[in-house]
Amino acid sequence: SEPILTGVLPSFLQAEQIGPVAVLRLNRPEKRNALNDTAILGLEAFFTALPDSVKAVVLAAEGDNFSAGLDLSELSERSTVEGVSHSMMWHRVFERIEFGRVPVVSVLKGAVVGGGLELACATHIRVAERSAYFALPEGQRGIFVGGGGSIRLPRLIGASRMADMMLTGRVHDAESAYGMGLAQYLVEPGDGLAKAMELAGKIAVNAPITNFAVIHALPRIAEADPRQGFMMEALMAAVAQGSDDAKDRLRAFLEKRAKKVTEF
Ligand code: 1HE
Repeated sequence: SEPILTGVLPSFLQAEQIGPVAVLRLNRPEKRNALNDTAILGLEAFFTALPDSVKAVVLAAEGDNFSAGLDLSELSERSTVEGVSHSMMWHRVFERIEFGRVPVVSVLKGAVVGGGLELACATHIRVAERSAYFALPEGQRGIFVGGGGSIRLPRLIGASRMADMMLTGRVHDAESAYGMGLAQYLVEPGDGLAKAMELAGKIAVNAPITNFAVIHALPRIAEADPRQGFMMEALMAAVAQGSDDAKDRLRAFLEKRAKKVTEF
């Protein structure tokens, strides 16, 4: 493993590369990884400067918590106009994660709260350790989500569950979050990083066209009018099938050189 992008990242963030996988860590545990502007812009810098040799990213956190959300000490004196542009900055950065070049696996533990939950929702796969708890304290703080939460959370858990979290301050534990589809994996405390590395390793050896299709085409198709969606799917399928990668992989299967589904 080697540190990467040290020149571009603020001290809040640390990155290393292990083979084709980059591990990015939020590193301000004493503030529960609360996200200030420096952190958000650091995430943007990371995903913008990601070396070509990186094929998947693991987003993890130092300490016992993923993130306590927006750094509330920066919120105080913002005007309405500044508030809009601040939220739009978060949108821009989180879209860079969700619609970036490579899939992102997040490791969730302790507080996954407010903007921290919104950040997790911008990643493609969420691995929750049993210590993780999920909440949207914006409701109680007199504010609203601003990091794309009202777009991404209803897709994952439905608008009614999100409304409950915001209106009543309900905290979901990891098991509950897993049960409602917020996290795709549930693991024991301390096992999240290893699980995420295992998953990222599998993702990294997929055909690049497949990872591209899953990140960029799938969410658009899923939300399209089915008449357009079926067409986009057919076109995407044809593009993928025509790639040398697909031809090599199909040949390998037919020649009994490829793994079976049960062996992946
Ligand atoms: C913070 C923050 C923060 C902790 N901004 N400093 N997010 C929230 O409303 C969550 C606020 N935080 C909490 O409710 C708790 O800190 C936790 C339940 C997450 C964790 O509790 P705990 O007992 O582990 O830690 P702690 O003792 O509360 O916090 C340790 C330190 O981190 C303490 O500072 P210290 O100087 O007294 O040591 C806390 O003040 C600090 N800290 N969370 C600033 N969030 C794009 S819009 C998104 C909108 C939102 O995200 S709103 C939700 C904000």
